[in-house]
Amino acid sequence: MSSAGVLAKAPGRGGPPAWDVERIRRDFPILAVSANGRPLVYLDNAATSQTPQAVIDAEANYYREINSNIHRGIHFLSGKATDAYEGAREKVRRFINAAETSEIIFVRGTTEAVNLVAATFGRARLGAGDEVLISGMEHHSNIVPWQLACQASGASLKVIPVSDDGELILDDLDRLIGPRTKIVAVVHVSNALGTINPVRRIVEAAHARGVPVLLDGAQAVPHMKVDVRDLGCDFYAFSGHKMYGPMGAGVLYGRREILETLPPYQGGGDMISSVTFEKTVYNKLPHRFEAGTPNVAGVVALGAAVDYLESVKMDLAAAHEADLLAYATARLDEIPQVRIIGRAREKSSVISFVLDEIHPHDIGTILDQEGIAIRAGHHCTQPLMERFCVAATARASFGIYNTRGEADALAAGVRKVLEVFG
Ligand code: C6P
Repeated sequence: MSSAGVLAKAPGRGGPPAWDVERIRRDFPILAVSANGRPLVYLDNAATSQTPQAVIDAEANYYREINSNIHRGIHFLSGKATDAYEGAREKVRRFINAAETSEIIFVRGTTEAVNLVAATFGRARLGAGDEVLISGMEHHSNIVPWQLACQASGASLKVIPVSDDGELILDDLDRLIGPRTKIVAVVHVSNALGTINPVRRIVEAAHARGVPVLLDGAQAVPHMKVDVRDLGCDFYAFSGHKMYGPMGAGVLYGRREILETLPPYQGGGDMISSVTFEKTVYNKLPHRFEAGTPNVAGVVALGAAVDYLESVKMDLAAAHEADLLAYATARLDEIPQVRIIGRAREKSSVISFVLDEIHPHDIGTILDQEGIAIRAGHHCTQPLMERFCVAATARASFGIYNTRGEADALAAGVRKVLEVFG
């Protein structure tokens, strides 16, 4: 069961429809657990979001009624499993408005998606003296695979700088995308700052020079409607476990024209159409990039997460999260010792902050005693931390089931941290 039609008019106000957050919360059984004897306040959604019953049921039901290997058997269950797996591919295609299901490659998550592109594109297209343009706010998953590709090919990394507010400085973009630039790879929404980057502008600038663009959409897909054709990108990567789906199932979208030019990533079953000891003929897209038995149950559950997000309506979810972001920012801004890192004009529901002299891990530990789950650390963005001259931040990240009351609890928890540290 999903929460289709979660709209409820704010009583007596006659204003815009409100988000029925209590109804949404009932879809997520884990939100009822206690943490350290307190009601759980889960504000670590950028790391992993929680899972609605509909997604849990889809995964359990797969093992109860469908489980079998796909694309191989001719028996009843294999057909059912193949239909469920390929059905999820069609759901994902529609969800991100890709042109064809052959452009949807199932992977373990964003990390594997970027590695797939960096490895194959690197082999096919990067050479000595070439350049890969990334940004200063990339997750390590969109840095290290490109470093590996550069080491193997003799190419080098170039970096779009970040402003004090946490926005990309694009004034020099036309210079940064030079004649040796072979690909641009940037994050759509920053996991550490919440910045929503103007990716369409970046795609236009790159395409004007014939350079393809990969977007890391790990933190965008859970929070906004993503239309890959409208964005115009060549590759788009995201993870199921950050969009109310399962762990270990994610997506690489690639435009067919460009995927067809890339060599295989891993070799093995399902990615071939014929093998002799002399020569292998590779399978057609997307199977060419899906070697071996995939996480079929996870992909089916990912399809259920897509159904869930569509049923609650992404635009309403985004409006709710924008309200939470504004509200929580205002509550934290009332505390003079709080320094929020990342004040971009376009932000998603992430608040990174530091407190004078108090290590973020201590903030996280004291909040945990209050039942409040945040993340403390470098968020796999060490170069970005260095840019802001901090080793780590405390990060609260909100999802569709969070409430203003939980933002109040966060602010109260931060005041308690200050009390404890005198
Ligand atoms: N960020 C966070 O707490 P995987 O692990 O492959 O699902 O996602 C990697 C990844 C890539 N890009 C961005 C922008 C991300 O935020 C993440 C994961 C988590 O911020 C874990 S470090």
